[in-house]
Amino acid sequence: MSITRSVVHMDLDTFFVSVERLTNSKLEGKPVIIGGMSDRGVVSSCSYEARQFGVHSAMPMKMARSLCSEAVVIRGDMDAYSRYSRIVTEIIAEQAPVYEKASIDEHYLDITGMDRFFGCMQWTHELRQRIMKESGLPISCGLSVNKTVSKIATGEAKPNGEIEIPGLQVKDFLSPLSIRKIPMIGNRTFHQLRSMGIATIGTLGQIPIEMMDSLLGKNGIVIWKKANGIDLTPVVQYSERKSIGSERTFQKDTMDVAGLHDLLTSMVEKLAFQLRKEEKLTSIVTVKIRYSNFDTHTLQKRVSYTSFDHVLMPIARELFDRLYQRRMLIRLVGVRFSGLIRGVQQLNLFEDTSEMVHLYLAVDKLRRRYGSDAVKRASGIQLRDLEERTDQSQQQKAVPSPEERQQIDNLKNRRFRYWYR
Ligand code: TTP
Ligand code: MG
Ligand code: MG
Repeated sequence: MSITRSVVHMDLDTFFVSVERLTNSKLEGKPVIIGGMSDRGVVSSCSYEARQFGVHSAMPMKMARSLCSEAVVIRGDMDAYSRYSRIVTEIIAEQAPVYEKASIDEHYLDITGMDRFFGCMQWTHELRQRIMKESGLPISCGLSVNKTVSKIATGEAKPNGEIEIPGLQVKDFLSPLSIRKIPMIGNRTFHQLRSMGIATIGTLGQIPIEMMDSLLGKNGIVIWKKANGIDLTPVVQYSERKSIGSERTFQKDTMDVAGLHDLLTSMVEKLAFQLRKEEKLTSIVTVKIRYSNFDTHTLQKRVSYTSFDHVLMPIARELFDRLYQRRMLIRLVGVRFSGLIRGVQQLNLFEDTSEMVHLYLAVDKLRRRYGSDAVKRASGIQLRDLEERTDQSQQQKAVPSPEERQQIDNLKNRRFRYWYR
């Protein structure tokens, strides 16, 4: 017999907007939209007042402005959002036995067994009050038997609410809700199911599992289970230490600073690409050097959540320059990103440079197709002389189509000059 779990999901209400409201009370009660200022930018976050006009996240700014011309439009401030995100995580870390930071503004907590001491809902309520009091930010939460149901419950509790769905009530709770409320169901799946006449979670849960399998494969089965309130995925304890990194030991120790900078650039570029591919953001950069006498030094810096090379490169370089103080031969350099959370680059696209956004998209597409070495920053070229050996499997020639080549060539910004191998 498996024991019934108690899982809490917490998600801040209109997170970016709420942070802005902390410093500008005039935004209270008004339609507020946070996003890139250019027409080609998209909405990151919008207040409930703006949502009444049909504005929603990821909507093009141009459309949002035309739907709600009275909205106060604010260019985002990722530093502030990252700071508040951490404040909330710290409060949760202090109270919860096991918690997972799922994105910049949401956490899952496994509080199974807590009801031996307090009621789980009472505990959750008190934690929620504490977060609101100490951070000043509104947050909503759901308490139920697994992550899926708790997350859906949070959605129903919003704004500024809390809901408990005990095990026996899960089916009745889910049944009347739209299939869109299942976190895994995106636009395509929604329309696919909708065209078959499936509108509610209750209906979805009743169709034969074999049919979901043939319709959507493995995902279909997971979705079907979610519709039936089944989700065994554990709350995985968040650790700032969990990281991705890369190190290079030289065949011949070196003092070639320019070459080392280039190597660092290339390492950061590859790792940042990996972050974007896995839809992650980092918040801690660590650089390591080892001198020829094996003395090893590391230096790290907290940064705002990001997965952009152009943000991470100068930081890695600054750390390297601060570390490399002795005119001594180096035998190893390494870069590591930690403090990882789930999130997409779109989160910090407040800059006006839509060219840059398109550049990232174009370049990442090429890399996904031809390997991460296919396209590189111009400044990363010389590093080939430094590298111990080039991985043969990555040598495959990237042949961008004429349109792709055109697309990248069009992006003339010298800072972001790329090079095809
Ligand atoms: P969400 O929790 O999805 O949205 P929200 O907090 O703004 O609103 P809600 O009350 O419905 O939870 O996302 C958290 C933050 O992440 C959000 O404030 C801004 C950012 N974000 C984006 O930048 N782009 C997006 O497409 C989404 C969904 C969120
Ligand atoms: Mg939120
Ligand atoms: Mg969220």
